[in-house]
Amino acid sequence: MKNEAMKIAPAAVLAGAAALMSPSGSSAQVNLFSEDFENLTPVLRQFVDETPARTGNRTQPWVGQGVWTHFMPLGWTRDDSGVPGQGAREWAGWSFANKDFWIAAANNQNRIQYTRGQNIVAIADPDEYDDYRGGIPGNAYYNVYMTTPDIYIGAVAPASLRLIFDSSWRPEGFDDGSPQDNNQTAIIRASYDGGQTWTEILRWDSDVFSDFFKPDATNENVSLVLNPPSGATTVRFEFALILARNDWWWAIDNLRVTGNPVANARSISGTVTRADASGPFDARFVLTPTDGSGAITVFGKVAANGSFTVPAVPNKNYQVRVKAGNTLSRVVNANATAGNVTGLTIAPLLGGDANDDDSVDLFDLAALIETFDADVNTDTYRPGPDFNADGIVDLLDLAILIGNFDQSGE
Ligand SMILES: [Ca+2]
Ligand SMILES: [Ca+2]
Ligand SMILES: [Ca+2]
Ligand SMILES: [Ca+2]
Repeated sequence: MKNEAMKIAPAAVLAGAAALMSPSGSSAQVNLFSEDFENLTPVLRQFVDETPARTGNRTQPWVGQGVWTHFMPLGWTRDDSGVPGQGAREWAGWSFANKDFWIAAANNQNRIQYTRGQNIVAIADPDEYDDYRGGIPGNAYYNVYMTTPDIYIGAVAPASLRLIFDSSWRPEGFDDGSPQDNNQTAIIRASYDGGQTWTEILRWDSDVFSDFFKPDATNENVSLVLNPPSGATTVRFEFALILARNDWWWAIDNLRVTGNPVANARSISGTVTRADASGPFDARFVLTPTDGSGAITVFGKVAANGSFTVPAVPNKNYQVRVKAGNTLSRVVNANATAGNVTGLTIAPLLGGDANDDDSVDLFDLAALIETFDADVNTDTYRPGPDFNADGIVDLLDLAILIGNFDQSGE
């Protein structure tokens, strides 16, 4: 929180989100990828620096509750090495937090306008970070990044591809440090086919004289047209908030990549559960065509009732390998040559694979011992060895590991 008088003056509205063009393609739009951050619920931890004493009791209702985490959805990465100083740990880098807790901790300041964000949202908030223990020192910048996994786009019409998300952005610049050169900037970059090259697809900054200036947009649905290179089969996105000091925030939720499947594209759906844990979870589906062509990896969500859908892949016959982050894999056949595959039933995924290498062995035991007795509120906690996803690594998890010891995925 900081003095409202420091806010930037309103300015002319510039084009922020790219205009939505009429989608092309042969069939209805599907979600190739989605992320609402809700599967992080079991790993949310209690506040550490945003205590009621510090926040004027505004965070009192969250005493004892899980409200934030720096753990990521399956396949995501985050980089907080550009977070300087010793500000509030909750906001050191992209954080995944209960939206209402965030609003209260930061004393609102228009964060409450973000009604499109629901429950857990992704937050980069240099303002609230800076407001603790001296926060961002001197002329340092707050630079934070997070990256999605590679998203399969090989069976949709390229011109139909969109990145869509619900955004909350508040700019501020040129008021901190000496010289006052902070220019809080949001950037999204796309990288195709796992390459080292990145294409910028969104830039918002806090400089009222810049072509990229983005005024307050605290509750916006953003839809960006992608322009993949010809033949691209995967895309990943990086979300960066950089060059900030005591500035405002950028938050996102309900991220989707959408596209229109090409003729002959297929969907594959069914049910899969975990043997040792309940609730929805993130899973990786690796589809290996029986014709010897390259495998396809799809990061998907499995609902609490076990249902999943791989939305758009070529019409081939596949071996489908399904795996959660800390389970062994299962393999089933899915022949999608003639049509969509539905009702695929996959036996429960066995726990015990703490390090996600598809076998249960001494490495997993070592990982479990390293964090034994830790719960989500302990810095040493890791979700990997928490096989039953109950927020603590203990004898129940050890029993699961022993029960599946020396086994490998299918
Ligand atoms: Ca959410
Ligand atoms: Ca500032
Ligand atoms: Ca393992
Ligand atoms: Ca556990």
